[in-house]
Amino acid sequence: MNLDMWYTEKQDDGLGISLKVNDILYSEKSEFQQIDILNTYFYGKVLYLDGLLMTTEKDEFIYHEMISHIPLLSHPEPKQILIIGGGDGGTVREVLKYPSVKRVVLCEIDGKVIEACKKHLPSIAGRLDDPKVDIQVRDGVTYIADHKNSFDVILIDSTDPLGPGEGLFTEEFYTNVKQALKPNGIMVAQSESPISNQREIKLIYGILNKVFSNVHTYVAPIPTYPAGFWSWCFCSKATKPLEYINEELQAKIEKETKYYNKEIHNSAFALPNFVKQLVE
Ligand code: SPD
Repeated sequence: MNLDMWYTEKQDDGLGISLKVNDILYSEKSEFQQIDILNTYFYGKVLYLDGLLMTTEKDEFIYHEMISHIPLLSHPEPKQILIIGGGDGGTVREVLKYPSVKRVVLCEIDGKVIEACKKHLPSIAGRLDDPKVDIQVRDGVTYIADHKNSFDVILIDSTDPLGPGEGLFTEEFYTNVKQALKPNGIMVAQSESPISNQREIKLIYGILNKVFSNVHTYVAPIPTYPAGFWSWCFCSKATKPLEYINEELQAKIEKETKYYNKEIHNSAFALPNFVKQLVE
């Protein structure tokens, strides 16, 4: 008898991704959501929130490098960084590669996500105890409203626009994000799959285009996210992508990355026609 255990994340009415599960390492319902960390046959340890896949040991580097290095290398001296969401710690790990970074505020609503990832996903969460990291276990929506003109780079490393992440997809939230940026600051938000989250993309870009004068989409493949194709939005009051890149630092950073490099940075903003139509 075959007792294989599989988990299927239903990513859309007719789309799912199934992973063969070796063990359940952690499974708990927090005040905010169901948190599961599974040891899977192909992708290693995987974090699910409310049944939706957030990160896997095997392909997390693509997402975390792309959300971090594109904006940080587009800023002349990123010192103060805010990450909203991102309790798994992967984005913190990437941001700490920058010598100019003095402080990284990680504003994560669910302290149990942080604790579970520290225990079970050390290759992702391993830098969360760095002295430069200021962990704020609170709602990003209220945190951002209290911090004007404070950050060089803000990264919205959110879950999908459901459950605890919902408040991170509103005009009020992004208006506060804009006000929390310094004049030459840059915000990058994860903006879902151009193939299977078209309704969400239209919602996100509708809001961002109202709030920011510069709104630019970039894309990369993420094998474990819906439809395997992902997008981020680069927004600012002044900076446009590719106008400035710290090339000296880029040469050092790309020695430590597995996905990101100079060519990827330049080409990530080249959009297929159907994505251009979605975000315009
Ligand atoms: N559908 C998956 C969307 C997940 C985006 N955030 C992932 C967090 C990884 N740090």
